[in-house]
Amino acid sequence: MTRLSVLLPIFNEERELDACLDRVLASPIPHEIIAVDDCSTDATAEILSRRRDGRLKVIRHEQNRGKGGGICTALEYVTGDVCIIQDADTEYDPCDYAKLIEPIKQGRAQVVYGARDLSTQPLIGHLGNKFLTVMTNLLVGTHLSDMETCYKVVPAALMRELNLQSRGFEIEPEISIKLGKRRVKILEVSISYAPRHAKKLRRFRDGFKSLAALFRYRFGD
Ligand SMILES: Nc1nc2c(ncn2[C@@H]2O[C@H](COP(=O)(O)OP(=O)(O)O)[C@@H](O)[C@H]2O)c(=O)[nH]1
Ligand SMILES: [Mg+2]
Repeated sequence: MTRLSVLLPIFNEERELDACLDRVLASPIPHEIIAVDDCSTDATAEILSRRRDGRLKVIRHEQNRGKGGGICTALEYVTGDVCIIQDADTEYDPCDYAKLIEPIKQGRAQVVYGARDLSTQPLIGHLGNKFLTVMTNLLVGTHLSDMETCYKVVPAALMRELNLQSRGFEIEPEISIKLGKRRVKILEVSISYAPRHAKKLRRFRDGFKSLAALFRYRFGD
């Protein structure tokens, strides 16, 4: 049986964290959640401390280390077979977990990405995501339509082998380039996506960092 480990990087998510946790915990797929509170300054820690569920593990960073740093910490505590990254808001829908892990269970793919319909995003974000996805495909020969999705379902052992280094949002390009370089078969399935407006990602700064990361991990190690 496949057991899912949900990696939940969190920074100042008091508005949507409860709703996100409710939705993940309601998933019928057997899972654990590894929540990493990245030194939040709002009520995030309190919201997490109120939760009593054996499937939820909470870790707190004493200093902010970025989304990538949160994912790397979460990975140290994983006990499941397969990991998925879950943003701590309600943009992505845990109801999609079943169709994301099915191809791995059936041996049809090593890794599955949840592809969003990006046309619902503001134009600049849409174009930025498309550009970074096309660059990834050119650099490592993948055929992705949404490289930046957080719904990346990766066997835990493989995720650890990637030896992830990124601190911030460049974690997504790093994972994608490293999988592409290894010729891992990535299958995409379409997922639902409800973009929100208050994002921590800063489009231009983080976009350039992501572009630099694509080249760094393609030509470095
Ligand atoms: N650990 C950690 N997570 C962060 C940080 N900034 C954002 N995140 C998390 O990364 C995820 C994505 O952030 P979000 O603002 O939704 O960006 P989006 O990818 O544009 O939707 C959310 O779960 C955030 O809480 C950070 O500094 N540290
Ligand atoms: Mg988000």
